[in-house]
Amino acid sequence: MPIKESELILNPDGSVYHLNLKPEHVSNTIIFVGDQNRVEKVTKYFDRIEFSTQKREFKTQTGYYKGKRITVISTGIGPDNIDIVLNELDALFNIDLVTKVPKNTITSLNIIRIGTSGSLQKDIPVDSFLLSTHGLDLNGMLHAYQINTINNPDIEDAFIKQTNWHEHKARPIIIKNSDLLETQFESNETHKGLTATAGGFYGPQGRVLRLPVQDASLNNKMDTFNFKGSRITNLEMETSAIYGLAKLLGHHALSLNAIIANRASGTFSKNPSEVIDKLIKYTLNKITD
Ligand code: R1P
Repeated sequence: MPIKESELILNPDGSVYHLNLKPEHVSNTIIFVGDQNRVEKVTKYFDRIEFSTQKREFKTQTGYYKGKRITVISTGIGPDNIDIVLNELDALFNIDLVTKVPKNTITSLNIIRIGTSGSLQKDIPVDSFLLSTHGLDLNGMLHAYQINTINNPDIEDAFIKQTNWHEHKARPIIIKNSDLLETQFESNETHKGLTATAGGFYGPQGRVLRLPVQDASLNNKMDTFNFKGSRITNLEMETSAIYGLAKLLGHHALSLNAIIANRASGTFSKNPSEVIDKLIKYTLNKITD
């Protein structure tokens, strides 16, 4: 059965609705960044760029780095945007956009996020790299899907107990990264740990400006969570959504974080662009190693 035009929306030129992309524009190795201005901070290292487009916060460039074809896409901020980016990218590869029928053979993508993030642990300082072993979903977007094949109820139950998680908030979901990509991208330069993904920047991450939060001690309870040696190392806004949707759709995903803030010590990087640039070069070299 073809997918209806109201469900998989295409622009008049045949490109997917939000990303403005056609299948030939995208490599199966894809770097996600949050900020659209970060796309060119990656592609300035490319040998050449063959394609560029932008719609809203979704800027895409495809080109070659040391002969390897790579696409860089900005996702903007938050899990809701990840829902759009993952579904539309997957459609480019795994749905025939003319007949609107899903293909029988799935093309699996390699997706690497180069993000920024705040550390929750004193010993993971600003200006370091953090590889997310898992995404800890605190915002609930993934509950729109059937997640029972990808979640980890034993760790989730331990987290719910430790934090006395409020029953009115979405049940936390914990999703593992791609083992394959973890092996490719880890080194003695990367800290590792569980990355908590919030659906907002202020209250959902425990920042109090003028509004009191539902649980003022949540970050402290997260800092001390330990499940068989695994700690929650950092907070940001995309990783769990990427890990969840990539796994459900059959893709490999890894989130690499430039730590620009340390919430435990209250410090912020003196030069965030420098650590982001270092992580960009690190990632590009690991892709082509
Ligand atoms: C918040 O300032 C944004 O920065 C972090 C968060 O996940 C959120 O998207 O990542 P990026 O710098 O990759 O966007």
